[in-house]
Amino acid sequence: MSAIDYAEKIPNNVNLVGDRTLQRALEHWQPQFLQWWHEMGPNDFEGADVYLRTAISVDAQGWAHYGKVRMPDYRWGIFLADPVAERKIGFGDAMGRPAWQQIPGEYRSTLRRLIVTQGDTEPASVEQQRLLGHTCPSLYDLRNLFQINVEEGRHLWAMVYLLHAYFGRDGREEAEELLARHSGDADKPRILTTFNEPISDWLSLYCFTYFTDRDGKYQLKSLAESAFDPLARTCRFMLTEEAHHMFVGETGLSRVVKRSLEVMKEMGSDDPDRIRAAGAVDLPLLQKYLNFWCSSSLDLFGSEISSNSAANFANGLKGRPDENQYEDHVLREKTLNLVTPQGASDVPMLNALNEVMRESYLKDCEIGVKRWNRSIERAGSQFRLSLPSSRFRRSIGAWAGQPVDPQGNLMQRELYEKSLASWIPSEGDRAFVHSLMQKVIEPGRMAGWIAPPERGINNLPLEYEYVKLH
Ligand code: BYC
Repeated sequence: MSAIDYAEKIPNNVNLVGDRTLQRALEHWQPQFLQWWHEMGPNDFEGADVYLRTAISVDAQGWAHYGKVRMPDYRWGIFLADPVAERKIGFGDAMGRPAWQQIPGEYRSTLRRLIVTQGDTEPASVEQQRLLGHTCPSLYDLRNLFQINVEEGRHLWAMVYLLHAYFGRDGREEAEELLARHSGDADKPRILTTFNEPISDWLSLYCFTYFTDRDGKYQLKSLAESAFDPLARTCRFMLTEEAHHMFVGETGLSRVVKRSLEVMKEMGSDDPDRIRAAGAVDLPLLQKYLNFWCSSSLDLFGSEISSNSAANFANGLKGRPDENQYEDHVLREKTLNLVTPQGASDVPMLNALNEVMRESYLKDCEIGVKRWNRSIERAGSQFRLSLPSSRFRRSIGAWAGQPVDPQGNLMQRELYEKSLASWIPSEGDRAFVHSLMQKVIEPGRMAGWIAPPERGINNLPLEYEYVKLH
């Protein structure tokens, strides 16, 4: 186990004191990060004491400390999972050779692009969520939002460390750019589409943490296989924190479903207008939010047929999540039958890896949907939630811009345009959801549109004051 030195300005387990140049470069970036946090993070809550977990080691038995902290004082640090002795490359053409501790020159720019793209999503999500604190449904939820925000900040640190440590001046410039692009900015937007979508209500936050953070899980798992060992180790530890973010999404949506079912029972009706009038989210409305955020997140896997994905795999830069579950780790002989609007064709497997990942991601997304449907069925309702087809509302790849319904059928464009408002949230739907978003900050109390969670954080009661506002 590598301990983290909290006496240092930047807590770390990478022996920063042993590299004065790197330490100075990161200490130069640190105030820029804090300034960005102050301007673009949840800045109206800087004086609040928040019950947060902070990583204190990479030991699976007890890696985090819990306690009340003001967010600007959070100890954002650099933690890499412990090295695996004599680790070998686990896939691609160089399979079996020693993993790299330094970057081979020929892969420098591609790896930098992958690390920058990963890094860009972290501050983007904090920016997207910066105003949500004002409409929190409870102190418990407010704390979870801030927990996610500080950890996304730490994930930015993780990528900035790699840029500074392994990419010299280019890396330092990229680290500055990570703070200069902003979510939704007309001139300097974030790199990936979903990270420019506004998240202005908590239903969107739960969908984002359910669907988009789950893309994070898949991408981090595939980078955790990388031949570039420091990247692999960094991502392995990030996944530990990522699990909580998806927990917030899954339990958040479960609580919304639970409350809707309670209101349906109280009213003896599933009429959406009556459910809305009673201050809850009707299930067809929730379905529209699922359609929106799931389809947006599906774009994050890139094109179905991609020469980037082929090269990244063959060269050992990016594997498949849990690479050891597969038998063939080279994939030079395999093909995959892919259906695009042009018809079905056999594509070299290496070029179809984005689609392979997207398919396993969708299976993972199904798990929560099945659980929600079981509780809907138990409540005696005929309604069922579902995920949209991976062809629906795509902006990237073979199905981009195609008029496809949520079941995956191509249709007439005019009818598609007309029907879209019945598949994804309309302006009226969003206005209604916004009307539900009223701040609830008495300890233990919940907004009327969401059921309480089953338990508090870290064995504390639900009534605990998770955020002390000043
Ligand atoms: N939006 O061959 P293609 C997370 C670009 S989430 C805009 O189709 P490729 C988190 C692509 O960059 C995980 N552009 O796909 C979650 C490329 O441009 P360049 C984030 C897109 O390259 C919640 C061009 O189209 N991590 O951690 O095989 C909260 C052709 O690319 C999009 C990563 O994504 C899009 N949706 O794969 C906080 C991992 N899709 O490079 C955090 C790092 C594609 O030719 N990134 N493009 O200029 C990657 O592995 C790959 O870049 C992608 C795309 C999977 C994104």
